[in-house]
Amino acid sequence: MTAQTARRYEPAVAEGSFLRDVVAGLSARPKRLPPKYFYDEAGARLFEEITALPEYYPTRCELAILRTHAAELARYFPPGAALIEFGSGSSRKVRIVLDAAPTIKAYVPVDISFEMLAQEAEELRRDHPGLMVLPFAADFTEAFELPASVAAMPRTGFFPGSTIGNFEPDEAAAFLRRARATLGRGSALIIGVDLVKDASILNAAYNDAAGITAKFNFNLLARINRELGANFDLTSFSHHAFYNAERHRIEMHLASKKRQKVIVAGRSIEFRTGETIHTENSYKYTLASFSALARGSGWTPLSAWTDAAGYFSVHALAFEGA
Ligand code: AVJ
Repeated sequence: MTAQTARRYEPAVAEGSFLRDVVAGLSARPKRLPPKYFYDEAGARLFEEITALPEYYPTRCELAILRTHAAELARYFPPGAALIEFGSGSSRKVRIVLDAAPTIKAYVPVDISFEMLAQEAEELRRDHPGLMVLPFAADFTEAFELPASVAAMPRTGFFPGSTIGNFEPDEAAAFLRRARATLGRGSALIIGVDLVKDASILNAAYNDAAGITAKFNFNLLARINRELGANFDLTSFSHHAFYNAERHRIEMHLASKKRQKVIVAGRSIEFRTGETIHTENSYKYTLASFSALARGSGWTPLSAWTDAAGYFSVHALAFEGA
């Protein structure tokens, strides 16, 4: 299951890969769908709502770490540096870094949704007149070339939010290796990583009382209906999110309440009662297990910061130059 913060693609490409991935996932055993498809317009809005929920601690904790350690973080941005953000959503977090390191020369937010990037970029240009803001539409789970205009600049990557947790561990290592290749020798990477903790806190964060996470999960079926002309009856599925302590991950599923058939792009997909669609994994690390993953992907862990409760962490990694 690849992670990705996806948003609205260019139509032609999207339908192709979206349709292909949905049919492949719903025909697989067990059924699964890539979490990158959560983030269409409606999904991106629901995720912003999730970040404000009392139960969903990651965003609050990461913002607190970035604010508290902004001066130390600024050290990882040499004068004239380019800040490359993988999968940028709202700019709340990167603004803390940009304010703490005014010598940053260029900001390159990388995401599949050019529309969302462009909007945030406009506001950032207004607030940081001296900063080159270069939104770059690319699928950061794949290898990509950075814009030529930042090739000669020192580069520091920024990957907040623990989106790294959506990758399977081997894919997380592959992502870190690719990021290293993209950023190049001598670069650094600042990355947010959610930490292993009491299951009751984790379960609450993905089963909030207001039901927003459930809506976020259901939106995936609504999107398949909208964009692929399927006939999912959302009321005959239920939201399931739980902490799998053995695998150190939150799992999200949509369970079929009854035996049913759904038509997706002309194909009949059968569901048994209780059969689930696995829609997301969110892996949780310890400081040691993430440092080991980073080291195994060719990065050198230099610093790690946590919030007061030790719920979340931000790591500074270096790709040491010759
Ligand atoms: C954006 C992937 C980090 O896994 O916590 C929030 C997405 N899923 N609630 C996470 C999410 C359910 C979030 N990430």
